[in-house]
Amino acid sequence: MHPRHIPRIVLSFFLFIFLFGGCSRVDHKQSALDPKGLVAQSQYDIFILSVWITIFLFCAVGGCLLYVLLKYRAKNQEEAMEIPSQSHGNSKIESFLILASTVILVILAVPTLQGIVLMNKVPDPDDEATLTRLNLDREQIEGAITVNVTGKRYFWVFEYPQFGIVTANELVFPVSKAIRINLTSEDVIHSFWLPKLAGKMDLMPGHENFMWFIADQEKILSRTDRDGNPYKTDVPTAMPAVFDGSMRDAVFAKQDFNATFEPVGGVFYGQCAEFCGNSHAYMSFRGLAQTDEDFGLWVERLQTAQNPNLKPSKWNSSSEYPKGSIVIAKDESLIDENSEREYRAVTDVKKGNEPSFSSGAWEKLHSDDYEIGKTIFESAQCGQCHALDRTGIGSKGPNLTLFGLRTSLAAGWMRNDRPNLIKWLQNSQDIKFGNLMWNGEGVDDKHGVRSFQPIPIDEVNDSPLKKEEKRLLNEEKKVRVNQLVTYLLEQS
Ligand code: HEC
Ligand SMILES: [Cu+2]
Repeated sequence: MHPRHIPRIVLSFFLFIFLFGGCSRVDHKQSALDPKGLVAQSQYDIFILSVWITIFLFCAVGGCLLYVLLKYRAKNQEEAMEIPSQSHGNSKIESFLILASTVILVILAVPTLQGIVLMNKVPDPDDEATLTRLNLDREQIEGAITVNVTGKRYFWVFEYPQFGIVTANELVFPVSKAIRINLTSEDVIHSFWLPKLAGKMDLMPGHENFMWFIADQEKILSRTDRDGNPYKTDVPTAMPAVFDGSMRDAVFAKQDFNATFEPVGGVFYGQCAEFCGNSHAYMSFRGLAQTDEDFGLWVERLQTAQNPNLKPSKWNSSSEYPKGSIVIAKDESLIDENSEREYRAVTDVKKGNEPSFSSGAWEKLHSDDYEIGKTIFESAQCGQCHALDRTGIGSKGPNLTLFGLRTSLAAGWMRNDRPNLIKWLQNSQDIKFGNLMWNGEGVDDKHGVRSFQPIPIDEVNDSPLKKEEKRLLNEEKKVRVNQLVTYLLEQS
């Protein structure tokens, strides 16, 4: 290397840092460099330690190299022809290097092993020394929540065995508690990665893996603005409630999906990190941090919705119904003479007072579109793969109970609003190539799941009459898909 080149090399180095430094924000969606929990923090600290060690080694080795290059450079033609004197190493330097490498490895090994121990087991609540060292309260451990995570192509099942509820793709958790995660898969190997809270762990068929995490409430409550100045937020902004839809509203207000990233309080982005098939890149999920109270209310809502004993039963002419009772009974005006809907008693209702709107004793619980959407859900065979109760752990598709509370659709891939849901139901293959709703076992063009796809009208040979027929059919499909979406979003 000629000294004349040095300024140019130094300049390119700074230009590189300048250009690529602008590309990344440390606090981006799926950044392991922005830890928001104890386990992630421990992994981050080890990473940073190894980065510093590596930088030190780079400078030490590179510095020696530069020094030697400059000092022993041939100054003229004559020197360049000379053969340097030959020697056989230097045992002092070699011993020193071996010793130094060993010390460096030990410096790395100690925290790494400690980190592995930490990650593999939730600390014992009786082990006060460890709790103090980790700055944890006993309650945070004793009240730990267990979530059984099952990976499926290409979505996630989250079961909460302590509460008897099942959901999918959005892991709602209390911010103040340790979360135990049991991981398994029903098909191929996936990997659970929630970078701001904990590292990756594989999900394997026929084998259960374990990890845990705990969020750091202080970190969730404090933010930095665009200029890097820290500020505190209040709890409703930092962690909008999921159970009443505030979280969904907050996410929709802040983010154009896939556009620039704006952090929304309490939302953590997760991703499958093990190639599992053609839609692997779209197999993401969310972790939604909640206050204890909001988490409790969410659990309660899901428990109510998934409790088979709380499902309304058919109206019975020999029963009395107190005010507020909900029953299922006929409503011919809906579709045909066999249609049924849910009614709510406006007052105390005596025996034999059959639900209808003329008597004034009963009212609609849901809109007509909702009720029709519900029947479409059945007739289009959605229930073949989707459960609306807690039995759905083994079902082929994501559990859809209270789907209207979820912020995302298609395993975190799109935001869960009406236009996207319509697109999804019309042609999910277009949105998420290879997904197993469109391509699932037993699904062909005759299956209900493909019945909302608009028919192309502009084919050359079609007569005007036929085109009109197709147009009307498309209109009808549009109405049906809208009703179905109303049902999916408004379930309560
Ligand atoms: C053959 C099984 C199957 C049938 C039938 C089926 N689905 Fe699905 N559905 C799936 C699978 C699998 C997924 C997950 C796709 C993915 O994200 O990779 C899914 C995803 C969804 C989602 C997104 C859920 C989420 O959490 O992201 C909705 C909404 C949905 N389906 C609605 C329906 C409706 C409505 C019907 C009836 C018209 C239906 N599905 C019929 C298998 C099915
Ligand atoms: Cu994957």
